[in-house]
Amino acid sequence: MEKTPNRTLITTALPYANGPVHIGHLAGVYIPADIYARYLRMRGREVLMIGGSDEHGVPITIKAKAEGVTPQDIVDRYHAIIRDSMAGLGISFDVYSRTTSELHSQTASEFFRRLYDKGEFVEKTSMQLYDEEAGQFLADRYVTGTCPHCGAEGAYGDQCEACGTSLNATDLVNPKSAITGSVPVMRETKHYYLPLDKWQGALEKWILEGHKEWKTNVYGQCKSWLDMGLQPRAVSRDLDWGIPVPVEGAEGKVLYVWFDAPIGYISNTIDLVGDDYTKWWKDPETRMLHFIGKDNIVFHCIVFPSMLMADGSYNLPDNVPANEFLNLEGDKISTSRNWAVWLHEYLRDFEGKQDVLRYVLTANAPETKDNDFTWADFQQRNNSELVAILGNFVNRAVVLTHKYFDGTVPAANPTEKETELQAEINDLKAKVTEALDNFHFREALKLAMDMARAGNRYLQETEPWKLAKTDMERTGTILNTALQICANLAIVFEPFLPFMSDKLLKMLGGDKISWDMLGCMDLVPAGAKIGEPVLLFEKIEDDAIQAQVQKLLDTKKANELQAWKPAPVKADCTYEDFEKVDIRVGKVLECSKVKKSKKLLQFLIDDGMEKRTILSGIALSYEDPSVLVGKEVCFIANFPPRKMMGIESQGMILSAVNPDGTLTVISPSAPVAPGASVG
Ligand code: B3M
Ligand code: ZN
Repeated sequence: MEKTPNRTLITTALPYANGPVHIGHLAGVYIPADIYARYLRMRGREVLMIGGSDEHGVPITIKAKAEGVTPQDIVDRYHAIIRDSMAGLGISFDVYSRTTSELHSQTASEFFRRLYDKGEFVEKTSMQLYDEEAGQFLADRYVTGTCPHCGAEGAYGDQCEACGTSLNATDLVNPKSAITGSVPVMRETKHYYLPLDKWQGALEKWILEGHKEWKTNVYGQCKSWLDMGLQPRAVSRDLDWGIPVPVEGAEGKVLYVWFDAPIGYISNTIDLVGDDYTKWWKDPETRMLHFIGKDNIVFHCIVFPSMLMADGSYNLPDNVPANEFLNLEGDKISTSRNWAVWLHEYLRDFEGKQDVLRYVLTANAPETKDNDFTWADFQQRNNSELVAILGNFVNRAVVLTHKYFDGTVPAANPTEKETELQAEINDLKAKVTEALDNFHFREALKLAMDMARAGNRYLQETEPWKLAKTDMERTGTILNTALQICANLAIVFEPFLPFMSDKLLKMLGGDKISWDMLGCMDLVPAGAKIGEPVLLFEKIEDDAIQAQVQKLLDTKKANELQAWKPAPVKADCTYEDFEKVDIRVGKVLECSKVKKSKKLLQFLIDDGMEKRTILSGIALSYEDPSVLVGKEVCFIANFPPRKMMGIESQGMILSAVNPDGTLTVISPSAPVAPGASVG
């Protein structure tokens, strides 16, 4: 079915400029959108792919406060990192702008004002938490307190991270302002609400009846929101970071970030094409697609469309192919916990390997369910798919042409074998096209890879390296055919692996390519000279992978340390209780591992009177026990002797327990005479 109208506006979720972009963003939004945009361009369609940074919202102000810089500093930093790293990965935005631009501010203001003038908002007052010391209302994230559900301390006003419950700041027990630490008070404030309930009927008709073809995860989420019944949503906030609400009496209020961000799609289009933007946003012949992750579905399918309907002059999206989430090595990706593979770091650590990441993230895309990225899978897909199948096939075709025909494309005299192969390629072309038209990018990539597999099989079956000894004409036909397949691979992979495709085209001496050319067997003309063989992919060795895995292990450790809290203080102990324990300082004369025991170290201690043997279960913390020899340590001198592993232990060495469970022996801070009492 033809599903590719002539003009398509592709929007991609605007990433928050409070951190760099990671593989979750890429797999969920930017790579699929880029594949689709490149595919449409190859089909000669009119396409705009719109991107930009989302630079408002509370998390940015919190990050700025934590670092002692301005929110503008934060977004300037991350906007540049995001923009450059996306360009580095070949994400082919037609525009990548930002929501702190003057143009955006003006566009969003005007949008709000239009709706306001039409009476599309309702104004409501409500009670909200206010920090009297700071003189400002507190966004939910700015209030912490005890979770009313699980009792955890430090729950945020919008969510308890301990039990995952969504909260209202006013639900918290013992709320505290994150700005000043003071106890907030309730104060009345007025906000502008978009009455989503007004659009309930229209949305039901448009989505539930009109867009049954949407992905089931998207349709299902919309249906459950609609079934619950829509409520008015506040689109203003009491905050000093954002676009001021352009209405008298709204001083100190800004547009809610989710009101201005989607308007960013419009302002970024204007940024690129000026007044021509109406062709992209208002011409009913133009199709609009929103590429987003699943956490953004309600905003793109319910809230933004309600805003567009309230205005009345804009198109609604035709489809919202939202993806599920990508996890990393089994854990949820998290910017705050630094549990991610950051794009700018990947590009630095794996220079020239953009297509490998594009390939792995597409092959593993969370299209229908959450998926997992692992470094082992990354290495395996590179080595046994990109190198062994795609790279190997192209290399054989090009090297053999140089070997037997001096780099000149031989003439072809096709037989039934070649006709069959061409039919197979054409069949794959139809299937890849259909998969792409339906946003099934994983499937499309697999089918493209099947073309390379078909090429490999063809060479394996025809064995031109053997034929070259007896039949140069037939050898020529085979290599000509193999080179045509290479050209087909350059075309079919362009949306997925654009860097590889460029290299391959250059090698073949090719020029412009279009999707129509796919399936043709005369793309590289006989008699033409091809370039020297260049390796398209190279093996990724274990040490490169190990380094990445180690980086994640280090992050895990750092997170554990950060989450660590000292044990609660034990029940009361009197001085009399304490006096019973005879703690002393001793000097370590000898220290060694106890044979056949993993945990025990055997100490020989000078206790000022004689030498005593003490066993201590700290061997796992001291790989080389000799480092303890000569040290002064604290020990309990009046424990009754106890036998372990056949050795009598006369006391106990005191150690501190570290957050990771390792132990460190306690030593005096200056030299002390052996036998000195501790008290
Ligand atoms: N910045 C949320 C996100 O990055 C938000 C998307 C805005 S799209 C208009 O997930
Ligand atoms: Zn909780």
